[in-house]
Amino acid sequence: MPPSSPQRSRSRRSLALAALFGLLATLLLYATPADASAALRQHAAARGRFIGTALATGPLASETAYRDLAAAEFNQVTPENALKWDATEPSQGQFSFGGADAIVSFAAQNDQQVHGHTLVWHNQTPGWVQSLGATAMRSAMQNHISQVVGRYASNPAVVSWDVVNEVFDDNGNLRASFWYNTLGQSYIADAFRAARAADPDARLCINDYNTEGINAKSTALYNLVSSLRQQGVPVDCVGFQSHLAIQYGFPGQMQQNLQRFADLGVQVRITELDVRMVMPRDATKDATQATYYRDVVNACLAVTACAGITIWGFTDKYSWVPDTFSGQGAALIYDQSYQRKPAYTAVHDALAGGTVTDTTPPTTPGTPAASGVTVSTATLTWTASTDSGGSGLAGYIVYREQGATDPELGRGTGTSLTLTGLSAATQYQVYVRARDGAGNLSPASATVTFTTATGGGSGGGCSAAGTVQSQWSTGYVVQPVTVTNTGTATINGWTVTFTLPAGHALTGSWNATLTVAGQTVTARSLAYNATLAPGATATFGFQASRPSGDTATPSGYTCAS
Ligand code: 9MR
Repeated sequence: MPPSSPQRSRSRRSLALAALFGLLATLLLYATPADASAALRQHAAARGRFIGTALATGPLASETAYRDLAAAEFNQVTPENALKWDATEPSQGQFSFGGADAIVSFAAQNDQQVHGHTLVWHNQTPGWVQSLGATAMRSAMQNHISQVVGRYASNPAVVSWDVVNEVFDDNGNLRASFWYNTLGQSYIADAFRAARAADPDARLCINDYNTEGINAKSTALYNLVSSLRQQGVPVDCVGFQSHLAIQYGFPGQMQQNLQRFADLGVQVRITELDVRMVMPRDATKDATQATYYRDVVNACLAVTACAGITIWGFTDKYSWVPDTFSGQGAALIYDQSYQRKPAYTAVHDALAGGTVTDTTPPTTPGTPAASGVTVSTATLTWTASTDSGGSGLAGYIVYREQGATDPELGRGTGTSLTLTGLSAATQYQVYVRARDGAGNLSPASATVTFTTATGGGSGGGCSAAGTVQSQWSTGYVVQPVTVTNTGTATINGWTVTFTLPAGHALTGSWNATLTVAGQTVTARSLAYNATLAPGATATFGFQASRPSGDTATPSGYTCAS
């Protein structure tokens, strides 16, 4: 199935209905110049996407206003809690599907698709599962997946599942959950295989938070998805939860992040969108919130393989946010009285194609100043650009002035950036350009020239050695890699390279920044462990996956300072 196919029709009947629905929606759009009255789902369908909401069983059973809006505005639903393990199998082998069935039948009645959330998670899983030994835990997991997915396998409304949820911790390392601690990383592949066996037609997703922009955690997720697919594990889709907050800023390079996952051949989707604020709510915060909603929808629309956007509920009357983040709330697109907020209009207009075409580049950034220059790093600081074209300032790119083609040295969202991986004793002439949300680049700033420090030679020098701390059939942990200053002068920054055997993929690292090019991994010191006096050591570690049965581990640790 092409990853760009936004939704899977489960039968000829639903295919025909979907086609008819799409046609009607399109006719409605083109027949009505002012389509402000069309619902979100009509605009989404016309763009070939879904617009979804999480549904809670309580208000679904008791409130007409909740039911009516859920039916009218959305063409996809995700049970907020009703399909989690504590709801579906509270005691071993005792399954209960009352809440889930109520949501699935509501969806079927309203021509909505259902996304199943979630099969394997470290939260909302009963204690009896957590206390099992490895063999019993693996078979309980497989049985749970088989029963829950199997129950809805022939139901055309239920089209996709979050098979595993939040397998990474906040640092981008595999989360030390009871799943991982008991079964090792293999539980992830096993869960996907069990889900595929239970419903060969369902789309199977991995879902996580704080992975919306390009960052260490999303890169760890990217590496894991890439490695699972290389091993033939049936991962069809990646869900980006998108629990955002206006006080923390919009994720950097969201569209590019979605695109890099799409380029792996998976479908991508926004799965739990909400945008919270520090209370009380006011018009300024509402306006900022609306731009976040708009920008998420536009990021998805700009990526062909992005199937749609699910908002984590729709009314501020029912949201997880105030219970979890004290003093914060108002994260959804309707207020507590079911009145539309500016965020609703933003989602509506973005889905309706109402985005302004921005062709105006940001203003030229100030001349960068260089500081903290070491053998391999330098920090640049400049004054900000502004953007008036409508799409907003998205960040900055630093280039090296080198003649015909100037290579990029780094990018970021703030007005300061530390360049890493520079060559020792080398003169660099660099400049900065600003970028807006539509991809327009500003003129280049004036350049700054600096020369990196001399490494090795005059009393410098370092060595590196890695120890395999633990390993299993499909992976291993190398901890510590010890870096020693073998010279007579203090080192300010070190770089260790080593060789990763073919077919292996990094799945996490700590205490250094690791990048991979082919089979060569480069580990660079961080600010807090860059400086080593003669004889002093620093350590870092990493984890990798490998093809089942392969016993090779990395080799050739080499240090440069
Ligand atoms: O919205 C859900 C809330 O009602 C539950 O109390 C909570 C408990 O774990 O889970 C919330 O949903 C979470 C989702 O399942 C996974 N991603 C984060 C969501 C917000 O916590």
